[in-house]
Amino acid sequence: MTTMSGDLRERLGAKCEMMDIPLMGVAPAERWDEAPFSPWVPEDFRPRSIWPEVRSVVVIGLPVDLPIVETAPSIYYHELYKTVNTLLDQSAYRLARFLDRNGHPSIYIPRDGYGSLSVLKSDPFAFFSHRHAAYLAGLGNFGVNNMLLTPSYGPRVRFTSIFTMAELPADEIMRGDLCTRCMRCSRSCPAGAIDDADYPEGLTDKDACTSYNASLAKRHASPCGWCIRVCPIGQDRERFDRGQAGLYERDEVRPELHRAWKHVRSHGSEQS
Ligand code: B12
Repeated sequence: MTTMSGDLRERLGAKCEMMDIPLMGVAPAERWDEAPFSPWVPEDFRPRSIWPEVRSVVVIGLPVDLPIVETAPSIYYHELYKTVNTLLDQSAYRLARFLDRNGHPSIYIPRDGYGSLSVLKSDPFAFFSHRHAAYLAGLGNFGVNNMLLTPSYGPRVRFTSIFTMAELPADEIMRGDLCTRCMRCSRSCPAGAIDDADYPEGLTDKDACTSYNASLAKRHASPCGWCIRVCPIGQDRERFDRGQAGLYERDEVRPELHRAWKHVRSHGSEQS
């Protein structure tokens, strides 16, 4: 019932494709016990501490579209964020049912796992970290902005995970560095929450980031999104024709885009 199943892995891939899930990777649960860098995910936050029966962790990723992220802070990105979050939770729940039905008990993990930004102010940790899971499942590696960067979407992708008793063939961890340390994320952060050091030495100032997002949430314009908008990594930037230097800093590079962003930002959320 829990033996290594290449056939099941293939069917899981086909199922993801059918559900329009472009990114999927698998990490064996024991991978969390060999810290790839330090400080690493504390023991209580690892899959086998949360569910001792887990053999493999399946991680899925859904993109947030760059032209929508560019309008942030706005109701548009706010709605996209909610839509992607709902889809992630529902897709993970459905994939757990698919694995169950094929004889492998499985459970989904919610894509975030916190009640409100005020809960995060006193305890900035969720019980399980999806970006570390995505890293171990070979989907990308960490950038200065503390996000997991992927070849297809840079940091413009949200993740969630499924714990399964199935022993699935694993993906290789992605070696090398996608982050070029251009420091656009740290320079553009309106909360000054990102320093120039690489992850995990340079951790986001969670309190500064959370407080800024809380002020945007009051206006129905959260989250902020600057650190993922400006990141040059990701094939989506080329696909959406957003390769121009100075695009976000200088209106004259693409005046029509600046005008569009201003228009979207000025409707549907309270103005600051
Ligand atoms: C809390 C949280 C936040 C907080 C804190 C941010 C942060 N950097 O952690 C706030 C609200 C500020 C936030 C903002 C954003 N977030 Co957020 N967030 C989360 C959440 C819910 C939990 C993260 C977590 O607790 N990880 C667990 C710990 C283990 O990880 P860690 O903090 O990196 O811990 C390290 C060190 O602290 C160290 N350590 C040393 N001592 C100790 C002690 C303890 C007790 C612990 C736990 C760790 C620790 O070890 C760890 C390993 O290096 C995740 C969803 C999830 N459940 O994974 C999303 C998540 C990380 N966020 C995400 C995103 C996209 C964002 C935003 C871009 C949203 C936006 N504004 O548009 C911003 C980006 C901010 C930034 N640049 O960091 C995505 C990341 C996707 C990606 N591509 O990587 C996630 C995975 C959500 C998702 N489902 O996709 N977020």
